[in-house]
Amino acid sequence: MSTASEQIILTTCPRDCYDACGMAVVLKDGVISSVRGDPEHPVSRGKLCKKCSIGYNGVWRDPEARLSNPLRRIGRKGKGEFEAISWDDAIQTIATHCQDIIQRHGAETIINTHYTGTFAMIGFHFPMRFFNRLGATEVNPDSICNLAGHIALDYVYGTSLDGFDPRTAKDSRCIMVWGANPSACAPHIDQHWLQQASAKVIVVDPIRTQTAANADIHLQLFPGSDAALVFGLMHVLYRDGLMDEAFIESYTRGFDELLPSIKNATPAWCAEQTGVPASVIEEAASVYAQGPSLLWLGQGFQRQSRGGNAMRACSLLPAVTGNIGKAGAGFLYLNGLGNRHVDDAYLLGHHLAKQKPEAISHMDLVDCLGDSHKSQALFCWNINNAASNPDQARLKQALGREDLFTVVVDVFPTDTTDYADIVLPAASFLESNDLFASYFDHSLSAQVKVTEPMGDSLPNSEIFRKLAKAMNFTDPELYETDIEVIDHVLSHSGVGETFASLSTKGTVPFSSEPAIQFKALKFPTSDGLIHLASSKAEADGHTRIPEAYAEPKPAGKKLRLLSPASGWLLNDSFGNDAKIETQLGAANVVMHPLEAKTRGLSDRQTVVLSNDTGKLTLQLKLNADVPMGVALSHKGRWPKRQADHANVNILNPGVKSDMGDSTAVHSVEVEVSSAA
Ligand SMILES: Nc1nc2c(c(=O)[nH]1)N[C@H]1C(S)=C(S)[C@@H](COP(=O)(O)OP(=O)(O)OC[C@H]3O[C@@H](n4cnc5c(=O)[nH]c(N)nc54)[C@H](O)[C@@H]3O)O[C@H]1N2
Ligand SMILES: Nc1nc2c(c(=O)[nH]1)N[C@H]1C(S)=C(S)[C@@H](COP(=O)(O)OP(=O)(O)OC[C@H]3O[C@@H](n4cnc5c(=O)[nH]c(N)nc54)[C@H](O)[C@@H]3O)O[C@H]1N2
Ligand code: SF4
Ligand SMILES: [Mo]
Repeated sequence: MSTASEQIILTTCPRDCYDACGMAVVLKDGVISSVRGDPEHPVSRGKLCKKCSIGYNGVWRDPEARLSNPLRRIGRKGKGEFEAISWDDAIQTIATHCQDIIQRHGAETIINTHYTGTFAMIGFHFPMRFFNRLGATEVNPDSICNLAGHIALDYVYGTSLDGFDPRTAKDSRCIMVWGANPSACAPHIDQHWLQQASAKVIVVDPIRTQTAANADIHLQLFPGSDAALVFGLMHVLYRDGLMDEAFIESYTRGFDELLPSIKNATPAWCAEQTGVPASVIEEAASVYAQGPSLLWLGQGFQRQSRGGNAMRACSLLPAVTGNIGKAGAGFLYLNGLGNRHVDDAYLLGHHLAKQKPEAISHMDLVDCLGDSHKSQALFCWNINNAASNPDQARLKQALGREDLFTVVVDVFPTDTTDYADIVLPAASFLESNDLFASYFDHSLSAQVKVTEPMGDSLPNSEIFRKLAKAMNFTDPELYETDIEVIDHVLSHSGVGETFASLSTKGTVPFSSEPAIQFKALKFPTSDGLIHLASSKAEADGHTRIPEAYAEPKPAGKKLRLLSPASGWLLNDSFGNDAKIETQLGAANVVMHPLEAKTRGLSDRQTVVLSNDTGKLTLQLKLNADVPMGVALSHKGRWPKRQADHANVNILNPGVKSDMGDSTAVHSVEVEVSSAA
């Protein structure tokens, strides 16, 4: 496989992506010549996705595009004007500010925002040991993404992190993909798993995505009407005797409470609520009921005002049809570390927190940063808030506060680093050892250091070890080395690999045979049953049972703005790669041709999207894959690379969903008009 001067190293893509691709990095004379897919890897099969094959051979390895030195601000906040400084100077400056703030205002005024810039185990978790010890206020990371869904599934099943093993699809007769778009978000799984499955595929999405177009049945519902659709499906299942009464009797609680709503949700009512024709509702119900059926619960549909209710409702389908605990059946939101026997409390160092201030939501970050009593310092790492958070204009204003001491750790000079007092350069995944646990497959992978960190950059873990030292913290957990953490995780996982052996394989399955989800039919709820009705939810102020709810349609000429993932970007990563930008073309909004016609708008013209929160200029594209009443504009553009210095989040007021104060970004409404 390798010649004398050529060497191939296997590693893993650590992006927040279902695929967790195995990669082969080709080194010539010790220097990276290309980053490709590992031909032996079951998911990537020799090819990276289009964004990574360009980006990992583009900006990620371009010294001009990367951050390579610690920086100190010399210009106004937001200008991105810095001077290079040494690590010692940067770390000491940060420690001095933190010590001073802790003494004068309390550690809780240090705000810690982070997410999945790298989702590798150490790069994602380890810095939290420092913040736990520090006593900083955490901005709940999942509140920008998927928290409502997690809470909802906890009510019903007692966990949201124990999903099906995709290998069990060989025994499935139906795969239902609900509010996920693998054609963009999981391109290899879409191509190699979903499209090759012998099962019938049902897709539930307001947009006719490529995944929906390839499916056997597409339920093209109006956004936010998922719970009503579920009750319509359950009506047909109940009416036609397709529910699994024995399963309901033995393993669930609260069915009687659901029954009146199920009886009311006739196909005609459901069609009216959701926009899905009654005949298609009937067909989908009978295909799903035949089973065994898998249900992929995406993250898209829970980013609605009542996304938690929608997730709770959807999760009833496997329970009422007995599609649990047997081969080819089950549901998946995300597979957590637990089913690889990895203890995230160990990785995060929860016990280091002497006092843990209550976390806040990303939806409340703007207000927190606008108030100097609540926020004296801000850390951003693994996250580009100025691109991905709501209320972008107000956020930038708050980030501009002179007295908010701001530290940003990133691989690239982003819109967020532009607001930093101190910028710390992070090494990329090619430059450090780590582990990765896919959130789709039941597998474990090695992230292998292929080359030295670029310039003076350092992996997240090393940066926070340095900070701990400068703060004079003595807890040994803060100084555990990467390889010690890796060895700890691998030895506890029982996977039978050392880092050296895993590195030669890249990825290993966690078990030789497909795992059966909830095989023992004991659920981690208070009584071991599935809670169709939940007193816990009720105690938290929600309804006891999920409601057959559909979001009202926007009034007047307003459209519902969906801003899901683009196949060319990974959140806001890759938005700074010029080749990818060329492929993407100008930032655009897609509308149904008839919606454009009623507004006198035409294809390719410049339009303005506006609402009470902001406005944004975009190019209009017409396409009937987007239903009436909806506008589609993908997330992830870098604001500073756009003419308006903004992206779609300038329009997002940061409305919260019904659970966990989590994002309802897909419930934004806008007007669209000609720019002229
Ligand atoms: N309008 C709209 N907005 C959205 C969404 C939407 O659907 N619509 N989706 C939301 C969702 S689901 C999410 S998850 C968020 C994601 O939003 P972000 O977390 O902001 O996005 P990412 O691109 O995943 O990563 C953030 C940063 O991490 C950096 N990074 C990469 N590797 C490393 C590393 O090793 N160390 C450090 N320190 N940094 C690194 C990247 O360069 C990048 O700048 O956006 C949310 N925003
Ligand atoms: N290429 C690429 N891959 C990614 C990402 C990326 O940005 N780019 N982001 C990563 C991250 S952080 C995440 S969280 C995942 C997200 O991956 P997904 O779970 O797929 O989430 P989204 O892309 O937000 O939305 C998926 C679909 O939900 C649909 N949707 C919106 N509203 C509704 C609704 O009310 N009901 C229903 N049924 N569907 C609705 C959208 O039309 C969209 O097609 O993907 C990850 N993978
Ligand atoms: S972003 Fe996803 S699809 Fe692309 S290479 Fe990484 S894991 Fe694979
Ligand atoms: Mo996400």
